[in-house]
Amino acid sequence: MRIVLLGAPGSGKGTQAALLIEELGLPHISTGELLRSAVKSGSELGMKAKAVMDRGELVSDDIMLGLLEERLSLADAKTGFILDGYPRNLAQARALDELLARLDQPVDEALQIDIDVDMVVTRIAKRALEEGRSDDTEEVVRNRMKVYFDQTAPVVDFYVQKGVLSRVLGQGTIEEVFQRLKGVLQMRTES
Ligand code: B4P
Repeated sequence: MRIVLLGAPGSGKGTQAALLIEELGLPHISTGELLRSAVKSGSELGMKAKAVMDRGELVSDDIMLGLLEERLSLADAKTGFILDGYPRNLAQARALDELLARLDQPVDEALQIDIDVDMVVTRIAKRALEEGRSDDTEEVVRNRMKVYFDQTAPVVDFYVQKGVLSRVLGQGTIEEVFQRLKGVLQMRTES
């Protein structure tokens, strides 16, 4: 099964992906994590990406597609995956669609986690204290939210038109959100 997880920064995409991979036995492909590993490795790509991420903006579509293609070519992604953090704009959604059509592996389910902006700010402020991510400062989070509403929110309609989008409420405990997501996936596999 090929699943795309959509939602604002702090909506719980990474958190829920970690639970879903255990439940479904699929690999978790997080473009945020791919970028953070590139930054840690000190590569040229990583250094370029860090500057962009620290401003809360989106890394260029070319870099992202290259990273994603490389990751999807690994053997574990052949039977399915949970993609978290990609696509983040319409150009990325179209590029993913073309890439997966070439591989004859279309997206089966796009899961949108809906959340209130105030809740996001509280969650990310908490993570900033716990993990110290350089893009979790209040000013950068505000910019990430703006980028989300300007560029990422239209991706939802792209998947509505493909007939694969489901929306889930991201409020409540991590377990409550997880049960909602599982319910949606169950309905999809039964239909
Ligand atoms: P990401 O790593 O995708 O960052 P994110 O949007 O904050 O999501 P994340 O998955 O980490 O957090 P989650 O909501 O699970 O991207 C970081 C940056 O990388 C982007 O800003 C961009 O610059 C770049 N990037 C990534 N992909 C890109 C792409 N495709 N194109 C271009 N650039 C790209 O969790 C947040 C917090 O909430 C956690 O601390 C968690 O514990 C907590 N939480 C989750 N669910 C909760 C719940 N139900 N209750 C209470 N707390 C909860």
